[in-house]
Amino acid sequence: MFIDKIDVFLVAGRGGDGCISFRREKYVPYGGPNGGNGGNGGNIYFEGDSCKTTLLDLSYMPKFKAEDGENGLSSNKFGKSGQDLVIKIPLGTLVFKKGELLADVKIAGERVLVVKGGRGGRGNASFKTSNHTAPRIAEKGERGESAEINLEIRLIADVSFVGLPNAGKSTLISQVSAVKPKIASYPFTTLYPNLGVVNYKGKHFVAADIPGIIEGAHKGKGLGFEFLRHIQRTRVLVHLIDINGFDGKEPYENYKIVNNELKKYSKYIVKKHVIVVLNKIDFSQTQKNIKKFKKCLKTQKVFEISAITGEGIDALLKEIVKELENPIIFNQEEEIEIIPVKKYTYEPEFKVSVVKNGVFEVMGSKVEKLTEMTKFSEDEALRRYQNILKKMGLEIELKKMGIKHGDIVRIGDFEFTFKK
Ligand SMILES: Nc1nc2c(ncn2[C@@H]2O[C@H](COP(=O)(O)OP(=O)(O)OP(=O)(O)O)[C@@H](O)[C@H]2O)c(=O)[nH]1
Ligand SMILES: [Mg+2]
Repeated sequence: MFIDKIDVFLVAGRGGDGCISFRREKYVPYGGPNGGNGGNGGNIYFEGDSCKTTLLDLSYMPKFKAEDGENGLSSNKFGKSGQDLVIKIPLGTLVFKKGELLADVKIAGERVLVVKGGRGGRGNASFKTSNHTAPRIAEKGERGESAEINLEIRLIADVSFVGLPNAGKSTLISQVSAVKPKIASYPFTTLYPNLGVVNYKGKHFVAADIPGIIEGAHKGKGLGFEFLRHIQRTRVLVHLIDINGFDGKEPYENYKIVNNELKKYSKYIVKKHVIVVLNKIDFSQTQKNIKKFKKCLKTQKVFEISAITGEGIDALLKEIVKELENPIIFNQEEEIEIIPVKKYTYEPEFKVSVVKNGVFEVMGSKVEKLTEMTKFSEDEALRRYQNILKKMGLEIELKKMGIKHGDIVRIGDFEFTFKK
């Protein structure tokens, strides 16, 4: 099965907790702090793999988690870092996070960091200063990042064979490459794209056989636009037309139907170089139809082939190779259309809002992270926490918003009672 679009949920490893401990040795009166730091949580990466062609295996495992870091120990022992997780994906996969393009993996071995593991909490040895020699402070490990990721394959083929169902696209790809897709005389034989490598006189290119497009595809008819996104990356389109007509319509009419659908899909697709090909010329009495078609389409060169007997294919391949040698590598406008511009927004250190009477919510990644990493069971850690919040100006802000003694302050998953 060919799966070309999936969602996965990724959770990076959590950092290990820092340790609170003091050196205790016989006859050594004031042993210093020696709690080690927690290890960092493992990251999750995607890596391009030329052997993979589908996202099928990932669809069975929609959730991935990297290893957590281990906790720090006494005697300044640092916790072990969690192992990174590397997920292999096919080349040509786009990685989206919240609708924004994060990466476009095109090269085998190319690695993209998607979610970062949490930092290990510092142990109390790290909090020692000249005037605070025995701190009882250690941080908890930071939570690993998590994200819902949408993966989408867009084949990186040089040429795509498009056309109505039954036009002979699969027959053609099976003639010119080693792929052997299903071929039959009924529409929608091909349900997913087939990729094949074509060797023409020592020159290689990748061709894709795209499932048939019918009138109304843009409204979801037939297989709809499901696979048209694969065309976006091809440099040349080969539009195959059955010279005998299809669905009771003449070849030229059919040609216009497909063209119209492509135009409706994207205004950039029609700007690609299209090679028009009439297929099945081995049928008897096709001359009349060929003449008629050429009369209607005066502006363009028309190729005539028989995908079954091989007639005319040589000239077609020659033309494809010639077009591919054109230096235009991609349509810049289209790349801009596909890749959304990243938006950078300024985020204040915190934001206070009143949830309801007497309940204040504080949001902001810095404050939330600090809250999560604090060990509230230690008085000293709690004091450090309060000091940092004070320095940030949170208390002033809360007072400005009218907080009273006994009101609730909510930060992330924690709730505190405000005391004057
Ligand atoms: N006589 C003749 N028949 C052909 C030729 N090319 C294809 N056919 C036949 O036309 C039918 C459809 O061919 P396919 O290659 O499956 O067509 P397709 O465009 O891939 O169709 P879909 O996958 O449904 O979109 C099959 O029965 C083929 O044998 C040709 O050049 N001459
Ligand atoms: Mg087919």
